[in-house]
Amino acid sequence: MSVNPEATELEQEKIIPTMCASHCGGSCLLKVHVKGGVITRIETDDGAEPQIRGCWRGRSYRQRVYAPDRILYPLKRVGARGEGKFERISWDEALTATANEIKRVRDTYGPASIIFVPMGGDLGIIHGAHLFDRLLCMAGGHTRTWGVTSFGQGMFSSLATYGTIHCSNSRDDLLNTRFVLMWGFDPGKCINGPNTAWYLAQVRDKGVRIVSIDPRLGDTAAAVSDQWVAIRPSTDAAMAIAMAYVIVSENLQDQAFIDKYTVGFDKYRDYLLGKEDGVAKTPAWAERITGVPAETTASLARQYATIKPAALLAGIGPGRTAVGEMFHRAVAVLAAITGNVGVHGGDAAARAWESLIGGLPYKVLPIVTRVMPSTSNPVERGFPVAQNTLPTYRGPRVHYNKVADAILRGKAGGYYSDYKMLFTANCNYLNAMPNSNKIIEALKKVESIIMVEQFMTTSAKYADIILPTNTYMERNDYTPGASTWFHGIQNKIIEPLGESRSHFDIATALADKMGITGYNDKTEAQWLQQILTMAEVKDVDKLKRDGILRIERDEPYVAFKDFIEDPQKNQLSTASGKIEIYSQTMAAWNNPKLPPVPQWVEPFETLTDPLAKKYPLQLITPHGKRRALGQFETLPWLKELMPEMVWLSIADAKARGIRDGDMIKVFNDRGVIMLPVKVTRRMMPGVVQVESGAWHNFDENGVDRGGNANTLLGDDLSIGGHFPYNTCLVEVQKVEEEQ
Ligand SMILES: Nc1nc2c(c(=O)[nH]1)N[C@H]1C(S)=C(S)[C@@H](COP(=O)(O)OP(=O)(O)OC[C@H]3O[C@@H](n4cnc5c(=O)[nH]c(N)nc54)[C@H](O)[C@@H]3O)O[C@H]1N2
Ligand SMILES: Nc1nc2c(c(=O)[nH]1)N[C@H]1C(S)=C(S)[C@@H](COP(=O)(O)OP(=O)(O)OC[C@H]3O[C@@H](n4cnc5c(=O)[nH]c(N)nc54)[C@H](O)[C@@H]3O)O[C@H]1N2
Ligand code: SF4
Ligand SMILES: [Mo]
Repeated sequence: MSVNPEATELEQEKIIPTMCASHCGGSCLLKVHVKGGVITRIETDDGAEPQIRGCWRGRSYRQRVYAPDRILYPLKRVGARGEGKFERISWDEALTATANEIKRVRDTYGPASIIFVPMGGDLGIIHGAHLFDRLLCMAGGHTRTWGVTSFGQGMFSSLATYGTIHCSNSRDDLLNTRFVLMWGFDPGKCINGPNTAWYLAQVRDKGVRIVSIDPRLGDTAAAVSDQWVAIRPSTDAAMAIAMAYVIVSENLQDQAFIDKYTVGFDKYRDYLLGKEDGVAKTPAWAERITGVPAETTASLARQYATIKPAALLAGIGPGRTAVGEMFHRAVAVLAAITGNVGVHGGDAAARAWESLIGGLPYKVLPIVTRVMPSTSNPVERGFPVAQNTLPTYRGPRVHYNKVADAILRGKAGGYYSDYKMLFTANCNYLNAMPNSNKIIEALKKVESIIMVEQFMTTSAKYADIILPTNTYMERNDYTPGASTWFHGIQNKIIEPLGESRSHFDIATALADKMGITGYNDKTEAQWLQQILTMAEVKDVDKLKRDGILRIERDEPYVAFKDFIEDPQKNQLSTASGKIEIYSQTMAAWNNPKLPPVPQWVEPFETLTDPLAKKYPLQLITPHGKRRALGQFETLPWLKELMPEMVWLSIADAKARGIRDGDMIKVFNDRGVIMLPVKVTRRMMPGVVQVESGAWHNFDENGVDRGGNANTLLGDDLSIGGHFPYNTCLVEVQKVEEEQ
């Protein structure tokens, strides 16, 4: 038999490294096996420690690439919105229709009537939603959204307290700590930078005490913590304030640190001791709010103040609540009054996720100045520059949470414009934003919907035109590591499936179709090279060959170390140049809901709300374990591992005659979901967990059998203008068998 040498070559299996960075807080090395242009299996890092190991999602990516519900061709809707009926069209038709529709809406109603909703998708630098923002700016402008879904409250507090959003030590510095407080922190599930959980496991092995404060016993806490302190959701600020009370009233604070590096301690002490309102913020005062026994709060305060250095890792889950800004302020101040800021083994207790990125002293410049940055937006000209993290913004932007409201109410409802076109990129909008039933109403009302998507998501079913993007396995990009430092590269593994294209190709083609000049003057390869040069990558060949290039350094990074060493020379960017226990900026707002020292502010939809009579349970919606947001939802391997379930405490189940495995309804005035229940001692009584990200599946009675938490959540904002995804009241009820 004659052998065709080319065919043999084709049949040989190659292993190509690439970096998964699925908007999950990770950036992990995958070694992808390819044979004949097809991915056959995926392995991960098995080299020297610290390994950058991928999780079950990354290692299942083959099923994602070849998923039957991937969108491989441009689609045009033929059924009703939401019905999911589409017909395949050519790229030329799709681009022409999109370009014409943008022009029509712009010329008929003005550019502000086009509302653009971008989100993450992957954390690559070249291919992303930002490309479409630039395009729409150059096409005459559009309405942008504002607000930060993940950690707006944390950013708010970091800016107020430290004058920067980059406040975390690198994770390897945890090895220097002597006490860890994980406050709403579950990095075994939500990654928080690769290796965070691995460092915590080493800390545990050294015998260091680890305490978790959380309404649920999460996986990381179950694996590493010595103590679980169950706390009512949305009440953490009260506990942190009471800890400060104990520290101050027992004189355990680090007064020398306070005198040298902070401002406003006296004002905070007055608040704690009740000088103005007559209420001492004692642990007993806090217990009534938090449900945490007073002695537990007092004991933790003493431990945190006296075991040094101590790392308070402030998760962003407690921040994503109605008064989350005050939680983040109160814990950051705890770190400051105990002198745990700027020292090895301590932590500034600012938001613990992504606080690292961009803050490390190595060149991750490209992550800030992304490829093809947005140009100025004609719709925003003449308005002050938007500050996403502050509640003072008054421009034409619409808050992410209010997009549906804005579409439904427009100018008559006080918005800047009427909104006629919704354009989304890298966002499963209906899935991710709260108040699903209201969003569906808006999706039915708006004149046109364009979506840049990979999958037939619940949102995509409402689109008029879908522009199909490929996955990172089908293109080249760059991604940096954060908690473990490295340059990472996304090597193209296979050719794009079907007619799917990269964001870069779609945006460039759409710009051409719209006759926009100067949109893009480089190829993907040229952009990549430019990024690598900006990032000061020394050995590009090695990076491409290995997938990652580690960045060597002498010691762990400690945020604010330079400030501690010389506070005159290295002043902070706060108004006073110091750590602001009393925030001058906040004082100037004169807003009772945003007091200048951390204070307990009454949230909406908690147990003190009259609504609690009807809906007595607090809902939390942590991020899903087998998903990254709504991504990976339909992969059979992952679905098999973890069926969707509501978590309920034993006491609450008993009181309602519910048993483990029963089908239950979770409901309030906004909607109803139906899922099987897991009755567990890992849940605090009075609290229900529905993981976020499950795809909706409404039945004929309007019951969401997919179990999307956003069917239940409202679209009100937190006190600082952010997302209160963990503030909500519900009731649960057993569903009697239907058959
Ligand atoms: N597997 C997976 N990883 C992810 C994601 C994902 O969807 N899946 N999403 C990524 C993204 S975009 C983000 S923003 C991050 C989110 O990361 P996190 O916000 O850290 O993750 P969550 O699990 O939502 O919340 C963390 C913890 O906060 C607790 N919590 C909730 N409410 C409260 C409260 O009121 N008080 C206290 N003390 N604790 C509370 C939860 O029970 C949970 O244990 O994760 C990223 N990583
Ligand atoms: N109830 C509740 N809801 C929440 C939260 C919560 O805690 N509770 N958390 C919120 C948070 S923090 C966030 S960040 C949002 C996220 O909300 P979303 O941005 O909606 O999250 P994803 O599911 O990642 O959506 C990304 C979408 O982009 C598509 N996509 C298009 N192109 C690409 C690509 O190139 N790569 C990738 N990976 N995807 C692409 C994916 O198919 C996917 O449908 O959800 C928020 N929603
Ligand atoms: S999904 Fe996230 S944690 Fe998992 S391999 Fe990808 S980047 Fe890493
Ligand atoms: Mo997020």
